[in-house]
Order: sequence, then C-alpha cells, then structure tokens
Amino acid sequence: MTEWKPTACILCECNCGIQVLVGPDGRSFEKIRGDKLHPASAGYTCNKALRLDHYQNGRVGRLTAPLRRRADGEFEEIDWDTAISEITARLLEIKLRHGGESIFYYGGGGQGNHLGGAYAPATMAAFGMKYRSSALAQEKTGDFWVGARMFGHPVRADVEHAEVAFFVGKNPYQSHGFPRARTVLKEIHKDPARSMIVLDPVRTETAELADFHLQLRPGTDVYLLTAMAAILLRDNLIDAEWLAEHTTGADEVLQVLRAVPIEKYCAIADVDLDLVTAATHRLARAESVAALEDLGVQMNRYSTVVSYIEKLVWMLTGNLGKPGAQYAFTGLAALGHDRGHPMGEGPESPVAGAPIISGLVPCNVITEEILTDHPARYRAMFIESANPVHSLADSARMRAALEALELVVVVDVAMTETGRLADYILPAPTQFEKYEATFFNFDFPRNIFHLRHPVLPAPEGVLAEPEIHARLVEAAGVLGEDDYAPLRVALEQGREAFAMAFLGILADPAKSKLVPVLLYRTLGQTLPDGAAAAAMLWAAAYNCVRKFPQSVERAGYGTGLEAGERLFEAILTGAHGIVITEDDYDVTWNRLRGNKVRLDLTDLLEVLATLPDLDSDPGDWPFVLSAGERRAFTANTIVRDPDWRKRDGAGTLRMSETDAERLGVSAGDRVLLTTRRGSTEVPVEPTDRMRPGHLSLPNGFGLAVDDDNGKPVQTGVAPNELTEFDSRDEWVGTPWHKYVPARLDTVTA
Ligand SMILES: Nc1nc2c(c(=O)[nH]1)N[C@H]1C(S)=C(S)[C@@H](COP(=O)(O)OP(=O)(O)OC[C@H]3O[C@@H](n4cnc5c(=O)[nH]c(N)nc54)[C@H](O)[C@@H]3O)O[C@H]1N2
Ligand SMILES: Nc1nc2c(c(=O)[nH]1)N[C@H]1C(S)=C(S)[C@@H](COP(=O)(O)OP(=O)(O)OC[C@H]3O[C@@H](n4cnc5c(=O)[nH]c(N)nc54)[C@H](O)[C@@H]3O)O[C@H]1N2
Ligand code: SF4
Ligand SMILES: [Mo]
Repeated sequence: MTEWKPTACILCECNCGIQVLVGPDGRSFEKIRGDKLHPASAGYTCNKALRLDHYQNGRVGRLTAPLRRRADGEFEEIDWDTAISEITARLLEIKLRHGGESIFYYGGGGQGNHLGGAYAPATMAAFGMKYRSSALAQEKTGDFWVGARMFGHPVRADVEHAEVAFFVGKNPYQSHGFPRARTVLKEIHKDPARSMIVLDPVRTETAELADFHLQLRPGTDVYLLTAMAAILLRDNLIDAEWLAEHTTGADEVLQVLRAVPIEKYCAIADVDLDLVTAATHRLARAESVAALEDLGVQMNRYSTVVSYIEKLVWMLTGNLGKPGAQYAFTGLAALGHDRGHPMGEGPESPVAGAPIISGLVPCNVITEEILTDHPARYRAMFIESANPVHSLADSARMRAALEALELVVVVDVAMTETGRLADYILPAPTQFEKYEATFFNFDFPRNIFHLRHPVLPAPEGVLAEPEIHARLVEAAGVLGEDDYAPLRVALEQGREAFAMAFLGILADPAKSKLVPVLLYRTLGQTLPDGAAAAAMLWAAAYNCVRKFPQSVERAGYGTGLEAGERLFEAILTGAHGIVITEDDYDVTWNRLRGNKVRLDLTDLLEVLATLPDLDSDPGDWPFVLSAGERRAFTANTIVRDPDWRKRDGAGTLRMSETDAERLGVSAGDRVLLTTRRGSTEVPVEPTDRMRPGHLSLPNGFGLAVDDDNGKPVQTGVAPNELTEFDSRDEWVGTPWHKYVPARLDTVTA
C-alpha cells in the first residue's frame, strides 16, 4: 500500500502531474508531491494540489448509489438496473413525443475529467440528442470564433520562451493556464531582458511581478487595446513586410486605427498615456510576445471585440509562428475548434436562434430555450460532471428552468446544487478511482497527454461514465452483441484486422456516432488492468496520426498504421504522461487556413471604428462587481469541502480602502451587496490592490454541504445568485460576470 502512485491534480486545466502516497486505511492521501516525471509540470505544483484529499475524502456529500427523486422531493436509493431502465424509458418517451433534439446535453468534464464525456456522443446519438453545451460556452467561445475566422486553427501563447508576456484580464499567478506558471512568472520578473505587461483593474499577484501594470477602469479594455494598436501604427512600429507576407486585410485594419483618438481612449480607460505608450513600445521592440487573454475580458463588455483587438496587437507586431510567440497546436481532441461562420450563417439554437460556436449553445441562452412555450423548447437535460445551477448566470432562473423540464438526469460524484433538482442522479467514481484524462493539451513544441491510472479502488455502487453511457446506449436498443461480435472476431486476429473492421463501421453513418461504446465494449475489454475507458483513445491516437503525421513521427512513433498503435500503447502505459507530438515553430503556418492570417473581420472592425464615449453616470449602481475571482483557495466547485481552504474561508468581498473608509467598514465587517438580480450579505476585505468603485467576489463559493448533524451549511456567496442571464456578449452570448453593476449598504449588527 505504501508506494507513491502517479496521477494528476484535477483543480485547473494544467493538470500538473502529482504522486500520491495512500495511507494504511487504503483510502486517504497521506502525502502528495509533484511528479518530476510528468513531461509538462516536471515536479511543479501550486498550493492547491497538496490538499486534494479534501476532494477525495472530505465532507463533500459523496454519492454511492443511484438516486431517484420522489414526488415529495426527497431522494431514494435505487439499483442500477432500475435507474438505467427508467431513465431510458423516459428519454425514449420524450424523444417519441418531442424528438430527441428536445433533450439537451450539458457538461462532459470539468478541469480534470474529459474521458467520460468522450463517450457521451454515443448516448446523444442513441436518443437523438442534437444540442449541447458546456462551460466553454460561457467563457471561450468568443475567442474560438475570432480565432477560427482569423487563423482557421486554434492558437496558444508560448509564455515560457517569450521576451514579453502580455496578460489581458488574466491572473496566471492564481489561475495558471500554462505549465509551472508561478515559476515562469518569477523567471520573467527576475530577467532584465524580459518584461511582463498586465491589463487588470486589480493589482494582482501577477501585476505585482509585471514591468507594466496598466490598472485600467473595469470594462474599458476595448479602448485601451485599441489605443495600443493605434500607437503601434502612429509610431511606425508595424512590420509591413511581415504583414504582407503572412496576412491579408491589413490595410482595412490600419485605416480604422489611423482614426483612433489615442489620448481620449487612454483617458476613458483611466491609464496614463505615457505608461500606455511605454508598454506598447516595449511590446513592439520585443523579439517575441506571448499574449494570454482570459475571463477579465472574456466575461466583460465587448468581450468578443476585445478578443479580436487583443489578437491584432500581437499580429501587427508579427508574433506568430516563432519561439515565444503564438503557435497552432496539435492534440488528441479538437477542443476549441470552430468553423468560424460569419454571424447568422452557422448553426443556431432552436428557440433563441443563438449562434452555436464550436458545437456549443451559449450557456446564457439555455434558460431561454426552456422557459418558453416554443414548440422546439428543450424538455429534458442530461448533465454530466457540471454544476450549472451554480456555475451559469442567474442561478434562480436556472433552477426555474430545471424545474420546468420533464426530466433531469445528473452524473456526478457528489450531491450538488444541480443534483438537488434532478429526477435521477447517477454516481460516478472520483477522478482518483478510475482511468481519467483531459484534452486540455496545448503544449508546444512538444505536446503531451496524460492517461491517469486509478490510484484508489472505487466504492461499491458507483459506475464510471463510460460504463453509464454504454448501458444507456444498449438499453436504448441501438447497440448489442450483434454489433460487437464482428469487431471481437477481428480483434482476435490482431489490431490491424480490428482497424480494418473499424473503418468499415465508420462508413456507416448510423453506427459511426456510436463508436465510443463500440470501442469500449470490444477493444476496451481487451485492455490490461481494467483500462476499458481508454478505448476511445485508440481512435484518438489514430486521428492524431492522420492529422499530424510528421509531428507524431518526430515524437518517435514512426508512421502510418504502426504509428497509431505505438502512440496508443505509449498513452496506455505512460502513467506519468507522455509526449505525443513534436513540432518546429514554422509548422504553425502550415496549419493556418491558406497559410495566412486574415486580419480584417469587418463586422468587428466596424465596432472598433465606432466605439461610443463611455457613459459616465452610474445611476443606482456606483460599483462594478467582478463576480468570480480566482484566488489561492478556489477551484470552481470541484472541492466541495469548505475545510480545504487554509485562508479566506469566508470568501470576502474585496474593495478599495478608499471605499471602505467612505462606507465606514473595516476588515470582516458585513455589508449588503445588491445587484439588479439579488442581494446578499458578505464580509469585506479592504485592500490597496483594488481601484475605488471596483468590487471582487471569489468564484466557487456558496456551496451547501451537510455538517456533522446532516444539516446543509452554505459557505460564502454563490456569485451567480447576483448575475443576470441577459447581461452578455452581443456576438456569442458569453456572460459579463466581471462587469456586474452593484451597490453597497452597511448592515447594522
Ligand atoms: N485558483 C484557481 N485557479 C483556477 C480556477 C479556479 O477556480 N481557482 N479556475 C480555472 C478556470 S475554469 C478558468 S476559466 C481560469 C480563469 O483564470 P483567470 O481569467 O485568470 O481568472 P479570474 O480571476 O476569473 O479573472 C482574471 C482577472 O481578470 C481581472 N479583471 C476583472 N475585471 C477586468 C477588466 O475589466 N479588465 C481586465 N483586463 N481584467 C479584469 C480580475 O481582476 C482578475 O485578476 O482559471 C482556472 N484556474
Ligand atoms: N459568476 C461566475 N460564474 C462562473 C465563473 C466566474 O468567473 N464567475 N467561472 C466560470 C467558469 S470559467 C467555469 S469553467 C465554470 C465551471 O463550472 P462547471 O462547468 O459547472 O464545473 P465545476 O464547478 O468544475 O463542477 C464540476 C462538477 O463535476 C463534479 N465532479 C468532480 N469529479 C467528477 C467526476 O469524476 N465525474 C463526474 N461525473 N463529476 C465529477 C463536481 O462534483 C462538480 O459538481 O464556472 C463558471 N461560472
Ligand atoms: S491547481 Fe495548481 S497544482 Fe493543480 S493543476 Fe492547477 S497549477 Fe497544477
Ligand atoms: Mo473556466
């Protein structure tokens, strides 16, 4: 029992490799350390990984039997056969009456678990489900859409090798987003030849390490970034030759930038013109700039337009396809890929007619798709590994929407805010009790993948997601032994024969969507150590070889059919994570549409050309609330046990010292925080890091967990009790959680 086992931290998209020492009780993590053998994190972890025992063994409301909600609202335990057959019957019945497209799929994985969600498309196909979404459609779809139109392939920033790191509404010291973030930030800070530029209204831990902190007025990034782009043009810092070689549409962009009132825009953003100029010149002088934008702008005014102008700033300075700049990455899944349809020409949601980006319905329109008489409204929801009642805008409205549905099925490890409203909850093993992986693999030039092996046995009564999907698909009557038999016969002759038989299935449109379960029930059964859930990765490995043959070859897997098998074998056995592809920086150009970048997105340029003066009268709402900040002890709602936090256990409202003084409150005092949507009491934390007029609440708080007497106790404020579903991006519908108009009142004790 006392041996270090490799796995990964599941609390953010970095998924740092860790090793755990399981205690003599066979279930607790006695010790956790960074895994030096992990190819990306190389032993690094942040403070959070070391407290993962609270996810595994804490007071979380763990579920170990399927639950069915009774008419009186209480849950009762049922056995798996009953759960699967009842859910199947009800889904089929809804399909018969309203069509499978009235069953909406949500989720499919949080920060550490995407393998189960990879099997969900089979369930969707079995019941005719058509529409889906996930948390990506409340943060990243604007970025994906703009990226798809400009590049035709998702790109990422090589912060590690950049001369200048440029962070726009991102605090990597807390939120990470690239490997070994804190180490890399400190390296840049210490190196006089490198610089860091940060756009953030808050003096974050990252801003403190920066050479240029542009501490702008919240929600004004579009002005500041447009001014920066205009300064590039005004001061002759644009490499016209490079643009002519690698891009189209530069002239249209430059024409708009020529007319920008630079001084006025800096004044609107409330940042000193000289500082903006100096930062822009530093960026333009650099050999390489790596830019990361995140929620500070993606959940804020002009979000999609900001995603565009942010990319123009580093494109106009030639920062693509070279070390330390942006690159087009490989991967086992097409995460972040979008077709880049012009607005109105792509797929749309059935009721609201909202654009579907990267296959995802905007999260903020989900309630509109349900709370209506429209005949095409969603009637049921299948929610896997997500907590939308807590994580999506306007929790009260989300609860009303779930209650209006005929059927809600939730797959989770614990009782959650969303689970409480489900008709059925199906319990899954934790991420340390099963094979698991994520598709957040964006590394470059060596991209990695980590199939984590279970480090603990699963308790009786839970079923891993791939098994749940297989049972549902079989119960729906679309797959059975007759379908598996020929594949099993082929398997006996070897993988090559299996690959051939499998290709035959892909040619049959009715069966091709059921591939995940077909693989799971055939190839999966032959994989060692119960690794059936890895079966999908066999197809993913082959797909990776097909899409990136040279990159896979360079990583040492050879070519053709053999490369697919060798890559899959390496994934299966590489318990510490492995390198899947190796590139050179030039390859980015080959991956772009037409090998060029399109700079002129005319619809978005039009917005940049006609930015209004900022409205200055805040009316009843003198504060801007940033609802959902990443802090030292936040991790979405993955760790439910409140005791996991070593600090900030209450989840304070941060505010400027000036505002605190004016209100007459000091640290720990409670105030009444009011938005258009709701009111709540919260303790304050005055700090000189905040601008006057700006407030910040942490994310991931407000979860209710039973205390020792079985009484649910809520810790902190659930941010989305305060947010509105219709406060959102004009283009792709992402929420403006970082720009919530708010008011504060003192409360008398
Ligand atoms: N500790 C921790 N790390 C996490 C997570 C977690 O829950 N906890 N969650 C993970 C997930 S799912 C995600 S998506 C990422 C998100 O990672 P980030 O986007 O980095 O996290 P946030 O703290 O939400 O927002 C980033 C910054 O935006 C700033 N901001 C607010 N308003 C504005 C504005 O008007 N303009 C600008 N320029 N900035 C503004 C905030 O002050 C904040 O510092 O973090 C991941 N990592
Ligand atoms: N106001 C506001 N709202 C926000 C944000 C914000 O900044 N402000 N941030 C948003 C962002 S960027 C994101 S990404 C979302 C995240 O929100 P969600 O996508 O809802 O994801 P999580 O909070 O990570 O919840 C994951 C769920 O998975 C469960 N789980 C854990 N392990 C497993 C497993 O192995 N199997 C299964 N089936 N379930 C498991 C957990 O118990 C939890 O219920 O929140 C968003 N909401
Ligand atoms: S929370 Fe920290 S340790 Fe865990 S994956 Fe993210 S950066 Fe790594
Ligand atoms: Mo996120």
